[in-house]
Amino acid sequence: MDRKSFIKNSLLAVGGFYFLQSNLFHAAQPAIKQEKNIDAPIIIIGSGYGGAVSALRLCEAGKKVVMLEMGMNWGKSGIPYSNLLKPDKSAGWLKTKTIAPFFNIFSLKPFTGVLDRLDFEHINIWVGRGVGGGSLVNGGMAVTPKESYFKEVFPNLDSDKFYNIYFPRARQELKVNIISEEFLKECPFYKFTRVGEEEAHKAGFKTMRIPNVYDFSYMEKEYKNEVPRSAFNTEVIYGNNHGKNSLDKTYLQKALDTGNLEILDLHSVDEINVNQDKSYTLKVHQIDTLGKTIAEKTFNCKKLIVAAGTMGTLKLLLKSNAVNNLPIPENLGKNWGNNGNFMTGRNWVKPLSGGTGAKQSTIPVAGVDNWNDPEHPFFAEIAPLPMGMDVATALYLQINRVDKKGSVYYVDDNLKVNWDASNTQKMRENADYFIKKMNRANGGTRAHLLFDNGFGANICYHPLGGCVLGEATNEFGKLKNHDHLFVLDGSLIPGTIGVNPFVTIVALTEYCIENLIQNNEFA
Ligand code: FAE
Repeated sequence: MDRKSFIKNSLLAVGGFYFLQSNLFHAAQPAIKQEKNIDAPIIIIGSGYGGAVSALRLCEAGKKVVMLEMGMNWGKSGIPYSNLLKPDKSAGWLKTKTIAPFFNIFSLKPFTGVLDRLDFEHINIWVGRGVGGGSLVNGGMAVTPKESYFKEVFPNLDSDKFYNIYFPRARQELKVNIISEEFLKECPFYKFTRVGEEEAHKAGFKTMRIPNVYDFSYMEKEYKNEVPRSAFNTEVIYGNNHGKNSLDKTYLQKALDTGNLEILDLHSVDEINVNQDKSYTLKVHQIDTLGKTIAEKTFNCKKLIVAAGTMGTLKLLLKSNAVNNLPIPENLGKNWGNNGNFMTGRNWVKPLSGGTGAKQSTIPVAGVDNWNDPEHPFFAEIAPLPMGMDVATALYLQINRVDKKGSVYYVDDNLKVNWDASNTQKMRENADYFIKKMNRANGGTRAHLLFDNGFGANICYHPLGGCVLGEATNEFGKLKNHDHLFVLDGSLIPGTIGVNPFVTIVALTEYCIENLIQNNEFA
């Protein structure tokens, strides 16, 4: 047999085997549907804060919008969320075990659940999956950044406009409210907050009240058992069945009410292509709730908003550049950070006087504000640890400056993060200072029971940056090298904003989309 006929015969043999195999395979599996050339004038990828705000303002302006979201439409599905003490399949994105920051002792059935964790070498990043994005799983803390820091982070933005127009607009649309001091004083579910504040004051720190999107009038009714419990039933990072004004109840509901928005859930965008006429074609796969592909689709649009959250947006743009040569600016992926997230805690907190409380609300309402200390500037959320029993432990999510930024890149079919212990060194020093000062004044030890060495340096809830406003985009979020592609989400913020970020993401998107619409970018 000569070489040519060997290759031919081998290919036939392999082909025959493949044919037989794939026929058997197809007999057992439902066929994957192919749908090509679905046209939509404007597509938004992602239904978190950036996507939801963009959708509402475009729909109000009379534009038809299609939104593609890889997670489920929880409201429509009728599937309830589960709580921290009894997690079920809805708690994790296609995982076999729970993925909370600690105590992952629960097995899960793989399902397109609401919380996902992206694991990198030195950092684990949590994100929300579903119609509403991060708003479904987050603690609802609605914090406006300090104006001086906002100016430092965004020197080119008109901060007066932000503090007079866009931040108030964001807070109003998100239904931000504040717990009543009377209720806080008497409610046993907030002992952890009262102890946290008392101890902080004794150690010489200032504290601040933190607004939230959880409806505190609902919470007061929960307390009296007049309505089903959610915050008082350990519901939060696996979703809240009641009480929380997540985006599906605010921005997205308003956008749907215009009749101009169509949301396609369980639709994951894989790649973006730009066409010669400057329109976009998206490769998308639709999955079932087990994560199996049930349809492969191609969408075409004239205008594209990428709002897949910092990590989702960076992955889509960097991957599309690697596989399709999608033009991207040189600095895409740069100026990225963890918003200074650093988790820490203390064990043996008031063990003789009931500790931090057996029953705890999942909704944080207070923080330690040490931002103006020139040596150790930080903000620390006094976080709940609702374990169903008193564990005499205080938990803090510290937010620090990000002195050394990281970057995100795409290599060998994978997203990678350039980030190691050197990026969190100063945050560790701040945590050490804070915990030592608290323990000296109040007793207690560093929380070795929660984290290695008492420090959770690798825990990140707030990935930000990589597609920074005015650097990788123009002044209103249009990606450089593009005429009709806009990025509107947390990736616009250069790695740090000094407080929990969603109010800023909403305000920035309100600002960008208002200007983009006024400039006829969606005409
Ligand atoms: P995000 O809300 O993440 O939405 C992006 C959406 O895009 C998601 O629904 C994704 O499923 C979807 N998506 C991604 N890739 C694709 C794709 N290829 N195809 C289709 N869809 C895709 O983005 N922030 C606060 O301000 N206060 C808090 O109390 C707070 N607590 C938090 C607690 C936890 C556990 C976590 C994880 C986060 C918390 N955050 C908090 C952060 C906040 O939720 C986050 O900054 C925002 O959700 C980010 O908003 P984006 O619009 O950037």
